[in-house]
Amino acid sequence: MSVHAAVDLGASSGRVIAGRIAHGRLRTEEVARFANGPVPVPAAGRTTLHWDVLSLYAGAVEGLRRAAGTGGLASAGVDSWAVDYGLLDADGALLGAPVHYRDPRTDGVPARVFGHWPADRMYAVNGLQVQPFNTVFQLAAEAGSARLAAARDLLLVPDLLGYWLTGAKAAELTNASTTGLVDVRTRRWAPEALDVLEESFGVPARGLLPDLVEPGTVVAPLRGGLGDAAGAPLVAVGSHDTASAVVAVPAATDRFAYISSGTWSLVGVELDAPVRTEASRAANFTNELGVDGTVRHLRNVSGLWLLQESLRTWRERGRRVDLADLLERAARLPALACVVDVDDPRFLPPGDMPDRIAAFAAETGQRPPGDEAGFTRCILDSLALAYRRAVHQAAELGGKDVEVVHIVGGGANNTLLCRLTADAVGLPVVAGPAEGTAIGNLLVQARAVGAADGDLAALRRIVADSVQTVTYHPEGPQAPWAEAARRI
Ligand code: ADP
Ligand code: LRH
Repeated sequence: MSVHAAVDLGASSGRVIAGRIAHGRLRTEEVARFANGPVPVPAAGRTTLHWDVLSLYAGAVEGLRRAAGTGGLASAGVDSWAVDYGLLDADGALLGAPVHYRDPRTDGVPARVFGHWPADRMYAVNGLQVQPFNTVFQLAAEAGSARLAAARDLLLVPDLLGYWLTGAKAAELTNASTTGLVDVRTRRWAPEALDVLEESFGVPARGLLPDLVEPGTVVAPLRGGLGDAAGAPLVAVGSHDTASAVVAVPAATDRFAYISSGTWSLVGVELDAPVRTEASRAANFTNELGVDGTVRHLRNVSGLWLLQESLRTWRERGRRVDLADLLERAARLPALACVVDVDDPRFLPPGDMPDRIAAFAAETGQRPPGDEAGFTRCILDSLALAYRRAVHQAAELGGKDVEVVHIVGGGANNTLLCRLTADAVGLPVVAGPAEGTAIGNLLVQARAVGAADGDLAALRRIVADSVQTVTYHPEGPQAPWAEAARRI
């Protein structure tokens, strides 16, 4: 039976997952996993956060070889986090390691761009939540740099890996829609965006951007030198990890909200058309493009990053902390003793997370958590609180009757977070699959090469029939959540 291979690059780890479809079921096997994270590099008087894309590429190649070794490779697809890009010179060589979206180079840049392209007009075109790291702001931030002057092509991270794997350059649409440079109505590059970059910032955007391709397009065969993987078609999947994750929501109804819960939490609903109202803009909701012409109307809520970065801080200080043990202790603590606004910009960069949480607590008149379990509880209560608001807003702004919330991504493995989410939102939560992104990636490529068929509902039935999920029913009153929300 032939095998499909999903290269899924998350902000905290990359993996290659092999998948086989038979009798309406998908069987998956993780064939490679490798670490990922920000790499601070000092140069020219400042430290810049980069991604080590070369080691991610090496991990992807190793994983593709292994997947191909388990059977004939029928197809491959690559997805990753959004917005970040590599620049290529005239010879096709990479101009430096891509800059990480948590690098502070974009501080203050959105306001400068709005001086040329007012925020409301920008939203009417690209429909995006304002995040300082949207590609449009990153490009404005590096305007005038030597790197940009030498650049001939801009490739988002999955497209960059696709170029190295096949030699073909393309811009996959779902990920392109996170750049701020795509018109959410026409699903094409937005002339207004390109004009602003070219005329006001001197960034030659038109020359840099490849042609857009819809997810499900076969890009090119994998090049030689990749062992048994060579020659298999590389398919442009929903190369934005969140787009692939939403494909893999095992929903039996269309009245669902989703939370793609990993380093970030993407909380929203699936719609047929963007919502570009003033209310949606004011709530900072985004309209990212999805697979099969859909729109992902969602809010990007900070996610398990707060916990990941707290663990890193404690370990750096020599504390021996274990996630499973911390979660068990946190579950026994009283609920909502201290909450923070997880979207406060202070939590965006790497650094001492517990210290920043304690400062936020003190500023809002709350007693800061006393130990690691207390901080863990505070983070999970705060995430559930943020999910509560975002699910309710998504339903209201999108005009959707939501009756169930699906959690996919690594957060689906966090029992305490799932239970708190059900309590906070007041709706049943269905958790799983934890590897939703890779599964969505696999299904879209399999369909493109004829190994699966049907619409998104049909693909979701395959997921539902193939994975174990856990359902959490809401318990307890809503009032304590409403009170906690007023504290922040
Ligand atoms: P990303 O794709 O952004 O790298 P993932 O979807 O892989 O993120 O999710 C990673 C997070 O999932 C981890 O930081 C951790 O908090 C959580 N996670 C994964 N497995 C477990 C587990 N068994 N128990 C609790 N949390 C888990
Ligand atoms: C999640 C994600 C999210 C983006 C962020 C930069 O991994 O792709 O959708 O906003 O990374």
